[in-house]
Amino acid sequence: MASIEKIVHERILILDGAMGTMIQQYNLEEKDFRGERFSDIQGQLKGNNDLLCLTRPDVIQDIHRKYLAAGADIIETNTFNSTRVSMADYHVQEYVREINFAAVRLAREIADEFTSLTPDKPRFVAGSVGPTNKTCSMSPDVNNPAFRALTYDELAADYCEQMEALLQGGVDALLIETIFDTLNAKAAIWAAEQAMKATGKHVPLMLSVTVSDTAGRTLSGQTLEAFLASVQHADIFSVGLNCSFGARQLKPFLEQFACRAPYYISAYPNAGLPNSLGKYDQTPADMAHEIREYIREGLVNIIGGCCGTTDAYIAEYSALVAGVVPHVPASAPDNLWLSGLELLEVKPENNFVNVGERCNVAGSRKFLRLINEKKYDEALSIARQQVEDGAQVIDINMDDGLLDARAEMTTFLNLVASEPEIARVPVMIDSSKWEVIVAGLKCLQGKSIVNSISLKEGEENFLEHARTVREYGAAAVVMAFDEKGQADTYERKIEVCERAYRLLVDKVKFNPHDIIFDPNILAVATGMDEHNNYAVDFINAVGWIRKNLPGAHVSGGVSNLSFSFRGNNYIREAMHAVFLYYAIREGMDMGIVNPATSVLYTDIPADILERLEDVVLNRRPDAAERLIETAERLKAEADAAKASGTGNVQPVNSQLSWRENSTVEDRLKYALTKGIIDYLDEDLAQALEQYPKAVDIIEGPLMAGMNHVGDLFGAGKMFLPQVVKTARTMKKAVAILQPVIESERKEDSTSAGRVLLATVKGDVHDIGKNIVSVVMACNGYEIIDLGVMVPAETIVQHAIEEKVDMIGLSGLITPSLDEMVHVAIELEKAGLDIPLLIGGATTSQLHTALKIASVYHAPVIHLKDASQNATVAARLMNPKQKEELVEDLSTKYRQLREKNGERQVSTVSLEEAKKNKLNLF
Ligand code: THG
Repeated sequence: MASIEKIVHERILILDGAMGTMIQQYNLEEKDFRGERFSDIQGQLKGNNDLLCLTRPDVIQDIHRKYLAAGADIIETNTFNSTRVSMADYHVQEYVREINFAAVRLAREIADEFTSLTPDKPRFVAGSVGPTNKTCSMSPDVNNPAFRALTYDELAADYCEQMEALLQGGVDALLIETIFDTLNAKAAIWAAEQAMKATGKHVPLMLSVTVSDTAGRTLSGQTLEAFLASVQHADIFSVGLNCSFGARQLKPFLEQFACRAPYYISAYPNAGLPNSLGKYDQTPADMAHEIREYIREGLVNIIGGCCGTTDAYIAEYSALVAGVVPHVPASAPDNLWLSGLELLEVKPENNFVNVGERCNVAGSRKFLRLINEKKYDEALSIARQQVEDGAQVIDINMDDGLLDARAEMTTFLNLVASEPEIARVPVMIDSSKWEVIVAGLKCLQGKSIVNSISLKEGEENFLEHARTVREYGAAAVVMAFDEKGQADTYERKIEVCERAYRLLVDKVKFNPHDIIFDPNILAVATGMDEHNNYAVDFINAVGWIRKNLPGAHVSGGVSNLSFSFRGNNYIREAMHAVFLYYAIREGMDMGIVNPATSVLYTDIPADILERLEDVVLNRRPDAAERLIETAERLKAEADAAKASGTGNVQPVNSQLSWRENSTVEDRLKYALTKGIIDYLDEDLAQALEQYPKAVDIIEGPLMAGMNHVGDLFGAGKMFLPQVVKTARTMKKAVAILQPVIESERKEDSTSAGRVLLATVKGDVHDIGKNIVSVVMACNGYEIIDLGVMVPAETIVQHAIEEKVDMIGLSGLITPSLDEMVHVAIELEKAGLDIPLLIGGATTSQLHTALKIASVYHAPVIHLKDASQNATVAARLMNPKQKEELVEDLSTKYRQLREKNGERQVSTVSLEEAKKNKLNLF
């Protein structure tokens, strides 16, 4: 039988549509999901679609059959959530292996049945591997950005278990899909490779990303180009996009993949955009019309459907793909690709990449002190400053005898991941301890650089390290060390580099572009004659490497060169400028430097330049002495100038210009938008003098800042990690004001009312709810906060016991809409009469009117953002105003119901949908 790999050259392959949408049509009940077999499992099983592989295999096979009958070449196993970590939500994690195994059998049987009917159109089974319910790159705890709910190792182990079962079951491909966090995806890729090795079954690996914002980034903030760099190490069959938006909105992002990715391209969009009720209502013909463009423009090799699609949609595709020439993959990049949240392509014409050296406990006393004292915020500022100063990569080193380097590396990298301005750039993990490097690799979603590997401990150790670097998908600095020690002459440098290159390229199949040689920059002008030629030897070695070891790059720790001139920064920086001038000419294309350096080669006065060049180029035996003389003269002059007060005043830091000539409101707004916490104390103190009450600051300038962030996000001008950072800043601001608010409240201590708040079951998001909680507390309400993932029964029970005056429900994701309806039904059943407030992303006035208010007789009010809560609550607490509010609402809701009557609610605009979906507050 022809393989997927062969057929993909010949025609566009059709993938099936959504499993969830199809399952919904069967109106299954809890008992269907549970069967006899799981009667003892606690909690609800309804919604655990994958479990149907065991309890309703007939339904799953029926769906597979429908998709194959509709023309699908590839069907996906019903295993999107079949990992231990996801199944644990339903207490059925022990059945993971069995579910995956059964899922393959169900799909395999029907696929083979169809193949035997039409052997010229063989049908394939792709093992579906979802992103799981947790993210490795982001913290679910706003107060602790270094926290991770799941580690790389745990996730990789879970994926191994799933993929081994899928492979043993007999899938034809593995499809890692709905990728929203590249670190999760890298763990899955790693696991796929391990599982293929363990089972001896090699199948094509397909990747499919979902973009989360209009700027086309993943949820964890990476651009699609950055993603491609992150997964470049893997043996990939196809990449593509699924879910996210409808076909039209997905197209520009698909184009990015199609023109850059050296793989086949897949796409399986949703059936348009969700409407305000979270439903998809594009017709099969509408969707086909948009998909036709993909096909006509040669963008795709594999086409299918995601949320909202059924066999009716897939049935449209056969006619579209008939006789069409499939997409031809782009050629593999001929440059070094690195990434953080963004791609860094090291191209010959870019000349030179600055790697910031300052986040190094061995290279900066200040950084060491900050890490020792666990002042991570300030330590992060050092990283941020370097990026602002132009560092394109940051080197991070925690090697210090008194530190737990591995733990510090993990903490710091996790913190960096939540700072979008820093995480934008790739990281160079710098350690002489291998375990620290491996720990670092497990924290980074981007394509990083390992600093370093070498032949110091022999070939075997070198090869093993190199293989690990490759497996994790990083580039590597290769130091010119071997069993004999550090290469310090030209001959030794090229000998060691050549040997390392051959081993890496021939034995490990390392991509030559991922090799970054460091032929050792050693200190010159030390007073020892044997050191005098160090710079010359380095520069000559650079030229040799670039000519003889194709693809490889050259870097080095530039500040090492000038250790003898410690204390005289001008001479040091000038010496670096001279050195780089010559080394870059020979092809050095990267260097670990202090990015704040301001001395330019062309600005060095001729007399000093001559002496510096004498040293760097080893032009005369007394070069060092003469430079020391010059250095001492400069130092004396500088000291004298300082003493007489004519020395240069420190230039004003341009980064702080936002603080000049601005109102306190502007500064707070700026700080919130940019996520800067450093000046909150100062600015809030000033605001407290200007505003009568602390709570007015929250409702005024702080809320204004948050709304501004919401607007920027809606417009695609900010991406999620940045937004999360602003939320963190908001929390911090509120925490600063809290004591003042408490003391103000004591003066007027009667409670304005009792409010129960909860994020509904199935949802863990609480940034918005927490802000509401603070705003309401500030307004004198007593808050009973039940936290996140709160089941309806708990809400009802507490509402009764605590005698609350109103209930606020929050949710960020689409399934929360249904859960809110469920809560309203339970409140009604319990005979309660407590007003219900609805808020959070995906919620809308329309959904509230049509679906929630209609099942609960008490007032149900949708709130657009946290700033509205206090006003609405006040109206609810006043009997007369409440009556008016109820009347307003019922008119408005009636109009909405009439307008949207029986027919489906029309699709909202892209802007609206994104704003709804992603309005975090
Ligand atoms: N090659 C590779 N990696 C490296 C080096 C290298 N990593 C570490 C180091 N060498 C490069 N980094 C630095 C960082 C700082 C300094 C030198 C090299 C430095 N620091 C000041 C000093 O020691 O005088 C400290 C001043 C302060 O405390 O602020 O010079 O070669 N692959």
